[in-house]
Amino acid sequence: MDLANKSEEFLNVSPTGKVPVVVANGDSLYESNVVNQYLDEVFESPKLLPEDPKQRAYARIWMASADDNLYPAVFIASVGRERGFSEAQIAEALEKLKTTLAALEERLGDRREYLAGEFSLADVAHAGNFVRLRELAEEGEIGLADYPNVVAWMESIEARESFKAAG
Ligand SMILES: N[C@@H](CCC(=O)N[C@@H](CS)C(=O)NCC(=O)O)C(=O)O
Repeated sequence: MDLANKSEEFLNVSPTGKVPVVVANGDSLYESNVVNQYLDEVFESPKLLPEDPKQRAYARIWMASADDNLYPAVFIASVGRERGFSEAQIAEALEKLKTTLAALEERLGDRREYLAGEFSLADVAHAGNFVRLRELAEEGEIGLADYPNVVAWMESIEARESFKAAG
């Protein structure tokens, strides 16, 4: 999908003009966390939301955090300049990114391997940002060494076949 050159076919099915969008029997579904929950509900396995209601609530809390915190911070820190964001906004995004990584670091402490029980949509919601996050670290914009739990969690997700297949 060339997002700089959106086809009419794509614009006809994506009401926001954004990806992802899934067309299910003619109806467009969008917002990645919503699409992921829909897919989790219609497919038998693997189930990617915890059974336990409280763990499920935590999975959703972290899915919301990926939308509200990690995604915008990584996006503006990575491509903010070419998308017309000011230097102040980019600096603010980098600060937000550090706060977000610190919150993830704390959550993943105490030998917690994933954000909410087993591997879940909470982890999936974050993983789409990993490539850009790695690039920001390589460019010296952030120091991932300050967040060892986050790095271990990223490595474990990056090693999954599903992550590699999406790359
Ligand atoms: N909150 C939305 C964000 C979707 C989004 O911003 N997608 C970006 C790519 S990561 C996009 O399609 N951008 C194209 C554009 O804004 O023109 C979601 O999670 O689905």
